[in-house]
Amino acid sequence: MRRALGTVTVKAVCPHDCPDTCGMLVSVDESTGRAVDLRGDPDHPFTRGFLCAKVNNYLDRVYHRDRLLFPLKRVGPKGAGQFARVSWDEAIATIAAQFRRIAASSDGPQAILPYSYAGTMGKLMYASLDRRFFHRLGASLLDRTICASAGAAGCDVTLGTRATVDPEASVNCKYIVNWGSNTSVTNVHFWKVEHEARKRGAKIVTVDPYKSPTAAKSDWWIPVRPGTDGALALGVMHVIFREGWDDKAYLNDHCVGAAELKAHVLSEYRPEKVSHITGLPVEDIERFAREYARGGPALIRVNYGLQRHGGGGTAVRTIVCLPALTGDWRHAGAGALLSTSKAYPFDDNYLTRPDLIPRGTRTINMVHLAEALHGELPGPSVQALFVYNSNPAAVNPDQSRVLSGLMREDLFTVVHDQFQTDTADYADIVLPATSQLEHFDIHSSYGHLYVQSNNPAIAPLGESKPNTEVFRLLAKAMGFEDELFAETDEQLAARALHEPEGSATGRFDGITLDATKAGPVRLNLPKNWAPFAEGKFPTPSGKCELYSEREARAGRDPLPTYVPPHEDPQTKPELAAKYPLQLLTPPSPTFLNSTFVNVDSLRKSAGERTLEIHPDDAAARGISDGQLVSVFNARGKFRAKAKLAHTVKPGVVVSLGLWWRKWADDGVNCNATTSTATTDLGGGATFFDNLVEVTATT
Ligand SMILES: Nc1nc2c(c(=O)[nH]1)N[C@H]1C(S)=C(S)[C@@H](COP(=O)(O)OP(=O)(O)OC[C@H]3O[C@@H](n4cnc5c(=O)[nH]c(N)nc54)[C@H](O)[C@@H]3O)O[C@H]1N2
Ligand SMILES: Nc1nc2c(c(=O)[nH]1)N[C@H]1C(S)=C(S)[C@@H](COP(=O)(O)OP(=O)(O)OC[C@H]3O[C@@H](n4cnc5c(=O)[nH]c(N)nc54)[C@H](O)[C@@H]3O)O[C@H]1N2
Ligand code: SF4
Ligand SMILES: [Mo]
Repeated sequence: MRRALGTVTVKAVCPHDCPDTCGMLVSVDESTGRAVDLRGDPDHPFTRGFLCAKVNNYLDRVYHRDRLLFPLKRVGPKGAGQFARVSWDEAIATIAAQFRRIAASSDGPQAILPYSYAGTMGKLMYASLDRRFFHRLGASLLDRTICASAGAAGCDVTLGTRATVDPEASVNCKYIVNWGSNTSVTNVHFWKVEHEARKRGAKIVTVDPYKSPTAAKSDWWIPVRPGTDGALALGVMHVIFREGWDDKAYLNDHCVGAAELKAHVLSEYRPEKVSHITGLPVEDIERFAREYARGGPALIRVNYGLQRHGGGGTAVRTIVCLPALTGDWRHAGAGALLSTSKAYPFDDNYLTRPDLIPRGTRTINMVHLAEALHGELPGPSVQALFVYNSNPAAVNPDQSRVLSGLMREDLFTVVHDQFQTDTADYADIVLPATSQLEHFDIHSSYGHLYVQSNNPAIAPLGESKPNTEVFRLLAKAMGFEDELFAETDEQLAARALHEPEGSATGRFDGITLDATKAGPVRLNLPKNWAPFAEGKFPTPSGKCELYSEREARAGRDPLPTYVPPHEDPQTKPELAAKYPLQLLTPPSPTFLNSTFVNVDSLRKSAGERTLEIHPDDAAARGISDGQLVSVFNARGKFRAKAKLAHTVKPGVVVSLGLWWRKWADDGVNCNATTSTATTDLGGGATFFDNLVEVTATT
């Protein structure tokens, strides 16, 4: 007798660029093969049975009426979005022919530029055969700096690695600082940890120029002036040293440069000066230092918002010095948390094969896409662009120039995505991508310490294909060596779980691929892991480097100092005379960067494009609540509805992003005004370092 068909449950993983990396349970109707329900895994220690508002509706995305189901080729003018269906064979043959032509031309293969970011964070779909393919081809390398590289570089100076704690252990903290972090929105499962800590007596503080949802729910909102966090941290250090609250034993045993740092902050960063820079009252700086140093164990959840300024790298370098002064690294869950991603010893070199990169290949910083498309960078001009896992027409700075670059008649553009994004409108070939429910992957996380596999729940929709498969097909069409592309996705994942030779941390010992398919497996780390309790920083000195010889050798300041934003009213008064307002453009809570803008329910809950402006700034410009305004600078402009609010101080305005052109009546989004200038360390993007003026539109 045959078993009656029913519903099966499949263990999946949320693929989105979010620290929480949730475990998901997908119910599939066996008779139709359709996913009918999706929810958070109650057995996952970090997910704890709930998903965020965006992914609760994930099936609306998977089965969206606009899913790309077939390859397409352009049949209308560039950018007009007119396409006709073609076969995979034709699409792949067209791409391979173009790549061969360009590689054989005098420009060579470096005129081909891959462009990807974190549409999916799965190890295989994020970076594996795609990298092997472009390395073997000899294409230009892409430096993936758009999000996290400034903070990573800042952490490396001080700690030798990312600021990491065991996030589940943070429940024991007594003082938690969300520093440039909208935790209740961008890291909801860690917000739950903070909330539990609060029930046990912790105080929650948020340092943010914007009264974000997190700031609004905190015990104390500290509205620092944008881009001045480094100065605030140095002022806090001044008070700690002045009052003798520093943990002298920790500084002595596990740090280098405490004496130099002490002398530096005592002479250079008096609270009065820091007050002038940050716009915060002296009493608040003193109080913050006292509460932080005396009210611990304390954790600083340092996130990405404060990095997106000219001095963002040094600001993070400076902030992550603080737990050494207080000795908070001694306590599990306390210290500073930027990302747990480096806790995983995956064999990335095996997946991506950097040994295949031809010597002398140039690297293009992804923030400079506008310059790359306009032939303004050294080396051959870009003739072909292959976009996947990203939507640069919406997310990149200097949008107008990105769009005019994509309009170039002689540029051959391929976009592999699940949807006809703003970028796909400019493509010559569009390829349909599977969603996370339709392919296998293995995941690390940047917000917890579990390894998980994503089991496919349903068959690929239409003719969609996973990233890995696209590069197998392309490699074959290009005649590349079989052995580079022959392994299956599961074989790749199993191999990536072997630690690279010579760096055996043991954290994967005993963890099999099968175990990760059955559910989340914690890295081999003790419960209440405290990585720097006994120092052992992976810096050249093995200590926390408050003073950095490496920075001195690189011609930079060996001690942390305040680096002002590129566009700062205090240091650039001529620019501020024309464009006096500092514009911040974080994503809307119901979008994930530009993902989900096309899901009707989420777009509706995002509401209209607004500009939050202080009533004094509005009055000075004759702007009333609800009025349509133009937000502009020399780079470009966009329109939004004025929202008079005390969520910002005078001089600061906020417009939540990241809309698609298709849903904007002016055909652009906030990135029409943002700059391609990069951060002081790490070459990161400076989206929030942006002076604008605002006028009522007529
Ligand atoms: N719902 C949702 N969740 C997300 C994302 C999303 O788009 N939507 N994106 C994901 C991604 S890719 C990332 S990188 C993370 C980002 O996570 P977060 O860093 O938490 O996110 P942001 O909203 O970019 O920035 C956080 C806060 O920094 C503030 N900020 C801006 N400038 C400054 C400054 O100079 N100093 C200080 N102290 N604060 C400043 C902003 O006002 C904002 O409220 O979130 C991830 N999670
Ligand atoms: N003004 C301003 N600009 C910003 C930011 C900001 O706060 N303000 N935030 C910045 C940050 S933090 C980041 S991380 C970047 C994010 O920039 P992106 O990484 O470009 O992020 P998304 O907009 O989410 O676009 C991801 C795309 O990948 C596609 N995708 C998803 N899964 C797959 C897959 O399996 N295969 C393929 N081929 N495609 C897939 C999605 O459909 C989506 O179109 O944006 C940055 N831009
Ligand atoms: S919280 Fe983050 S990881 Fe969890 S479902 Fe939402 S986007 Fe995905
Ligand atoms: Mo990001």
